[in-house]
Amino acid sequence: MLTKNLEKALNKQIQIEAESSQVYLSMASWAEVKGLEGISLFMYKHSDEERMHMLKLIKYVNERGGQAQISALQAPSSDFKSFQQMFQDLYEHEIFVSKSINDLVHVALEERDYATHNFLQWYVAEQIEEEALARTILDKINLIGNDKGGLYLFDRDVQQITVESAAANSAD
Ligand code: OFO
Repeated sequence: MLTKNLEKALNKQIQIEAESSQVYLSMASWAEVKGLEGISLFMYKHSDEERMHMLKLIKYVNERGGQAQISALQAPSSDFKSFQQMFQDLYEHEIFVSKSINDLVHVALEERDYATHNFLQWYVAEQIEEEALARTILDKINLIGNDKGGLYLFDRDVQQITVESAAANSAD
């Protein structure tokens, strides 16, 4: 059984994951309108993954005797100066999510809920990979600069940049 305090903290994370899904959905739509098809598909996929992170938390809260809250969400920004800026925003958003997961792990330990602590390790590992993925992408974008041909290739290849390949790169 979850303590009230931990249930509240988990519910806050449910909202953050739902908002993350919206953030990437907004980026997907922006890129689609700009004709950046590969980037758009990458963002749609990422949005789905965030929804999966949210669902996993909902199931967990309900399984442990709590009640998952489905709350109103903050609207994401929908106007980006450039695709470079958009990926920078993505990176910063993931850093924010990592901090929020860390805070949640802290509450689980304070409440001596080791099952939740164990459950949250998946999210801890996931955040390391997501941050590595965002950094890999930003490095590529810096290499491209303003080169149109580079952007064409980046848009074509971005879908192949997966969490696994980024984690392997950062281990080099
Ligand atoms: Fe992008 O991260 Fe969820 O957890």
